[in-house]
Formats: sequence, C-alpha cells, structure tokens
Amino acid sequence: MIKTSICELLGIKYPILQGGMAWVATAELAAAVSNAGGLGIIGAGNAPADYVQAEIRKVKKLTDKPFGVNLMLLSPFIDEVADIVCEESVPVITTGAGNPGKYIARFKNRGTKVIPVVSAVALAKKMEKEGADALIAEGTEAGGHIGELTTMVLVPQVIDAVSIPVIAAGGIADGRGLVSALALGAQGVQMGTVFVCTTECTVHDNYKQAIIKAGDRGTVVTGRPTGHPVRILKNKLAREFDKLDKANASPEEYEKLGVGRLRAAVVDGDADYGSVMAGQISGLVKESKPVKNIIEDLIDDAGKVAGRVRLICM
Ligand code: TUI
Repeated sequence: MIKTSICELLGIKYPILQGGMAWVATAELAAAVSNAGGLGIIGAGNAPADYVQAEIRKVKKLTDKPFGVNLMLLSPFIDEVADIVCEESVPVITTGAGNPGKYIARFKNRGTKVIPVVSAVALAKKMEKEGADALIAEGTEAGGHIGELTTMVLVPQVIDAVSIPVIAAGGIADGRGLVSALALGAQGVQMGTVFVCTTECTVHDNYKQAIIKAGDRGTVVTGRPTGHPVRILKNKLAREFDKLDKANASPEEYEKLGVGRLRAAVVDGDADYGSVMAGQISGLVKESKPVKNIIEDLIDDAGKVAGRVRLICM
C-alpha cells in the first residue's frame, strides 16, 4: 500500500494525479482515473466556459470520486472558466502556464483544493504564501508547455523551499518513477503521456500510436524564442518550427504556424502536421491499456521496486 499526505488531502486511494492535458484530458479519461483510485483531471486548455461546464457535469455523472480541473492560465477564456469551476464546486483545481495568484482565495473560499504547477522555486514560494494547498513541480521532461529544469533537480529544490506537499511531474510513467519521486521527498506523482495511451483516452488513435512508436529521443522543444516552449513529438510540424527558429521569425509567424495544431493532432489524427504534445518518457510507453491496469500495475511494481531498494540499503 502506498499512501501519502496527498491521498488524505485529496481523498484518493493512490498518490497519482493525471495531467490536465488540453484537448486530451476529457471527462471520460478523468473519470476513469478517479474511478481507478487516482485523481482524474479535466484539461480546460483554451476551451470556452460552457464546454468546461459540460465536461464537469459529465465527470460528475461518471464518478462519485474526487476529480480536478486544470486551468490553462494563457486561455482567452480564463476568467469565465474560473467562474464556472467556482459555480460547479470542483473539488481540486490545478493550474498551468502562469501564476494563478489572483484566483486562489476565491477557489479556497469554496472549499476547493488549489494545486498550481510550478517549474521553478520562486513561483513555488509565492504560491505557498498565497495559500496553495500543494504544488506540482513539473520538470522539463514533460510534454506540452514546459520550464527549464529537470524533474530530478527541480523537485528536491522546491521541496526544500516550501512546507506544503509537493507532487512530482515530468518523465514519470511507471513504478520506478513513482518510487524515485517519493525518494526525492515528493508526496505523489502526476503523469500525462502514459495516460494518453489508454483505452479511455478519447484522442485519435494516430496520436496514441505516435507516442507508442517514439523512442527516447522522439521529442523536441518548439517555440523557445516565443517564451512559451512546448515539447512535442518530432514530426513535420516540428521541422517547420525549427525553420522559424533558424530564420529568427517573429512571434506572429510562430502563432500562425501553431494555431489549431493541437486540435489537428487530437481530433483529426494529423501526426505529421499536428502538435503531438508528449513527454520524453514516450520511449517507455509501448502499448495502450485500460487506465485501471496502468494504475494497478504501477502500484504493484512500485512495491517491488521499494522492496529492492530496501534490500540494497540495508
Ligand atoms: O501548462 C502546462 N502544460 C501545457 S499548457 C498547454 S496549452 C499551450 N499551448 C501553447 C502554448 C502555451 C500553452 C500545453 N501544455 N504545464 C504546466 C506548466 N506550467 N509548465 C510550466 C508552467 C509554468 C511556466 C511559467 C508555470 C508558471 C510559470 O510562471 C509564470 C510566472 O508568472 O511566474
């Protein structure tokens, strides 16, 4: 049994959160993760408030367990979405791609647990001061919008800087990853890429197959010069982004190339010119399985790994 303070804080069986991936983390995936004992999270991404509200209502029908919503702070609809998650009394809110400071008090007044994603120590300290219940420290191995530091160096530095629980994210997909995160002092893990390759995840099968086919060097970071670096699988779109880097292109040219590309990958299955966001751990993901199998195998494996570590350390 692997139980940590995060299980108590969030009312979940296992200290496993599913990343709130834009377009990818739908009510179906979130409910499957929550029903399997983790915390399923709906990704609000750039979606308008009525879409997010419909997803929240769907997840409430599919599970009676706690769930979360991830707010992508760069969304043009962020204020309306923040209103909706308050109205719907969502149990847990995670945030990404910015500083959620101005929303924290309002969420907490509704009894919602607030867990910002941070990629550096400075924001971690600020979030603790502003009332965050826990933090997700996400390393640059992760898919999508990323910071600079690796999980291995970020997590212990964030842990030493704050007193609230820290969840590790970026580069984790199995029992070894979970035990390693716990060894660094984390109280749990958040995983994204491995949950894309699940029966319950509604992304186009081409998206799942592209992750399954990817090797250890299968991802690349695009858009660095824009200040919003995004990790995607290497494909024709990634090569076009590389051309923009080499041509010192303007932010508008990056915007033009990127617009609608995540939807193209997720909905249309365009694995060539779509933005197939995925983490560096893609090389470890070899098949698509039901969420329940992933979580149970992972917990089982983590127990064995912890046993091995104990033997070595005696
Ligand atoms: O948010 C994510 N991952 C994402 S969001 C996303 S949608 C998007 N698409 C294109 C461009 C931008 C976003 C796809 N993947 N992960 C959590 C995360 N948050 N990673 C890094 C950060 C972060 C970065 C800077 C959090 C805070 C921050 O600080 C800003 C500040 O004001 O201090």
